[in-house]
Amino acid sequence: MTQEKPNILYLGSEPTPGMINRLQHAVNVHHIPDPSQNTHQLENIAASIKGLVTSASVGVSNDLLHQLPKLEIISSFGVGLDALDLDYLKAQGIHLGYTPNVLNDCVADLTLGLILDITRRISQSDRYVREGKWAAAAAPLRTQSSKKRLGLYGMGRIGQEIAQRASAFKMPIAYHTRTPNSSLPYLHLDSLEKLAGWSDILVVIVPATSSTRQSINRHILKTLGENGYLINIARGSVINEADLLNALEQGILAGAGLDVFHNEPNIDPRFYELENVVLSPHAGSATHETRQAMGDLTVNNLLNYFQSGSLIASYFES
Ligand code: A2R
Repeated sequence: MTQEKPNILYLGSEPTPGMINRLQHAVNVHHIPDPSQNTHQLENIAASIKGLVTSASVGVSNDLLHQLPKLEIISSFGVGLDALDLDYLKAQGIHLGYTPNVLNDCVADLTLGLILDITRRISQSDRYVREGKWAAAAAPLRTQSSKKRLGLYGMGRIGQEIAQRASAFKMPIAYHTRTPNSSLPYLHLDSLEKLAGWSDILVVIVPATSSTRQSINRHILKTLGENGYLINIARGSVINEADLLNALEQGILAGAGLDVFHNEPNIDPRFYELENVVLSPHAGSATHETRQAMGDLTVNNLLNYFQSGSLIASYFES
């Protein structure tokens, strides 16, 4: 007797090519990029859906979850889970797969890139050369990157990779987390405010949760100070963006390197006017190699679950 293939709902676009193809061998994939725009197609299959594939940016709305009574597993492409109602999933016993670790190196690489860029103004200097200004006047002096005090708000999988790279740049390192990690050789500070006061460069690498939401505000930015730099490689919602824009415009802060924003990709146009920011289009994990690894893990989490009942990278069971 052949077993029927489980029905899977696939949301959003395919972040890496071939994911749907690989899934199709073992499950029936119903690709509905945005179910809110396609209620009729969803109605026909909702009651039979056992698995769902989504991404950190697409997430799953509670409205949709309530329409899927047989859902057993969500496999999400990415490490941030802020577009999912984790309490609801846990209460319902729905398994959750995600893609930790495989993106650590690329996110950490880009973080160092943003640090080097905003302190040495690499992007701005590129514009200076292209605009033909060099022959008229030498470019202004910039700020040294190495040996700056690097504060990490978050010291998890990615934070530790950033710290290792920063050590090679001779940066003293401190961090703030709720629980100190005694296995690490870095200074732990028990408040974000103390970390901001200690740091020349403050890197945000915490998850977006109710406890981190808007935690980087005017007070923290003032504490970081007029010679301080902010790097956000985590999520836009961790920062009070109005406070950040004001701080950058008023010189309360020296500069910022930003990979994430409120309202991506339609970011606040006030950013475009500022020379003391480097803007990156949420590209922390956006390399061929890492996106392939994330796609593979997303597919394998789901397939493993239906083949053996366990996930490779499970959020609730880790
Ligand atoms: O607080 P702890 O001991 O749980 O440390 C975690 C820290 N963290 C916080 N630190 C201070 N205040 C909080 N309210 C708070 N909440 C969490 O963030 C831990 O050191 C770090 C998170 O580490 P991981 O779970 O290993 O995450 P990973 O892979 O480093 O990624 C961080 C975030 C993702 O959630 C995406 O939004 C983004 O980076 O790509």
